[in-house]
Amino acid sequence: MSKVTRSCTPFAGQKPGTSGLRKKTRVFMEPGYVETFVQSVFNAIDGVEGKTLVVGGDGRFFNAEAIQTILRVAAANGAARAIVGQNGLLSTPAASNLIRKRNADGGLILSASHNPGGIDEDFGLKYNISNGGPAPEGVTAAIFEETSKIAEYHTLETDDLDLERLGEQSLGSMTVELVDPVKDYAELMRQLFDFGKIRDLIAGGFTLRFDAMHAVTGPYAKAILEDELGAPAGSVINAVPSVDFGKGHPDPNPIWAKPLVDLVMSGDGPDFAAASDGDGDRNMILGKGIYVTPSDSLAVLAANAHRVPGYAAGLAGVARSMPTSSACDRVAEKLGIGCFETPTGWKFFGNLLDAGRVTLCGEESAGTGSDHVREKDGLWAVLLWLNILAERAVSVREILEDHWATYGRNYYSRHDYEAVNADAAQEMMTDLIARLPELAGKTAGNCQVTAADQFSYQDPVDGSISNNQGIRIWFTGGGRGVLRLSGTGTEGATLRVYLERYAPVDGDLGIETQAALKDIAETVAQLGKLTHYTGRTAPDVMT
Ligand code: VG1
Ligand code: CO
Repeated sequence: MSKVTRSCTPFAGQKPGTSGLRKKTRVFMEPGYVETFVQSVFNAIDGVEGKTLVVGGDGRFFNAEAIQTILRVAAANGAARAIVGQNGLLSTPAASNLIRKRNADGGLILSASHNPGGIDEDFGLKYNISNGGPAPEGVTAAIFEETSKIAEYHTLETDDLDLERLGEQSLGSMTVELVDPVKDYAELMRQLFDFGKIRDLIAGGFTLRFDAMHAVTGPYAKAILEDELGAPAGSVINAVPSVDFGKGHPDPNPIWAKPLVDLVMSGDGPDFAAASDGDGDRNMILGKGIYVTPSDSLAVLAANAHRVPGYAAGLAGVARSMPTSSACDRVAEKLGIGCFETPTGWKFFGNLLDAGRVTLCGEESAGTGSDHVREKDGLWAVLLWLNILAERAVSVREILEDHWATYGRNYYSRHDYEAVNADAAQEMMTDLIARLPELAGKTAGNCQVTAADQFSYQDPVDGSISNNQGIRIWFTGGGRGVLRLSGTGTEGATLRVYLERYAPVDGDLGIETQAALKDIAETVAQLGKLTHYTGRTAPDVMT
């Protein structure tokens, strides 16, 4: 085995987005691409000499090969130890937990999350810092800077490691420790939740279905929900991780997890159903005959978390991404706790969690989490729901209707225009931004604009400022439209349009969501000239 230093030239566009670097798999497979990016990460963090790293991914196509490459580069850069999930598997929250529990200096997580996998689909790589959370903007900017000037990387010339064999192996002077991906995570869940109560609930005939979508949470959900909590075999479906996620999108929403939604809407569906995404950090929650929007889920969890052992002391505060509905704000107000509005992406919650300012966080994109790790956590959200259901002994529908009757209802939907021409999407944003100052008072469609701006965020902990985080337009009556371009796509641009309308407790709480938001949707489309710029008269995906 010999250590080698290879000269290289920068690859264009190795720029981390909302959640790490995401590209087509074939781009990641180009010779030297992974090495160059990983070396750039190490250069940006003052090297990894003597450090401990956690490495794992969601098992998609190229996961195992990329891990072998990462381990060689880490070893050649003098890292002391790499803690790796067996067979290269670690869900994102499990990786975050391992970084924290083992006092690692950071981690590399291989995933393109909810994007499809396969040689012609997507791949991703993300660096997490020692708190277990995604690198903040200062670090990702430094990584990008390094990628633009990289001239050489270090690696080893060695055979591949056996990623199946649990325990320690040597790679040059680095120790590689293969760990059971589920064990530490399950232990953490046991500390937070009343497993006995959930077991009793299930033993009493409460039925559930968890769709792992052929992605990484299968083994976690089987071990916890079936083996430990007693859900009958088969309660976890699509439970074996596959490199192409059974050719589907591992995106837990009513479009991509339609069979599960159809099941709960049918007469003989289970009492509770849920799904998670490629890397296990997202969740979708359903009850018999009802879909819980992620924004409502966050609000319900905030209002009920104190019923569960891990949160019995109450919440320090809550945080949500800006496009997420303000349903949780109403809960925070009633509880008298802090409420923060951050830009999209989990990296913006890290400082608030570290500083103890918030306990619960969430995003409209099906992400919910707490201070137990520094990532969103799909299975954790499912267990929190189950524990609350066990405590309250009511149905999901009853919890939701009770919530709306107490706080009012925030009708909410996201409309995505996918694979739009990137230049046209940018022009659309630029055009609308230029017109923002003149929008207030204007009427378009059936709505009148009360205010419009671009969202900027100043981190209350470290004072850092993030500008251009999305366009916000408010309407008479409290409705809101938000427009921003996705930072996780790999093809053209994805325009996200977020729509929200509030109905107070004495208002109409039972309208169909898209009908409730129709006027606002039409108005936002007009104001943004969406048909003109995207060439589409309707969104591709509505969630
Ligand atoms: C999307 C979501 C965002 C989420 C991010 C990563 O980003 O909107 O809320 O944090 O994906 O989630 P964007 O920039 O495409 O809107 V995941 O599950 O990909 O790690
Ligand atoms: Co994800």
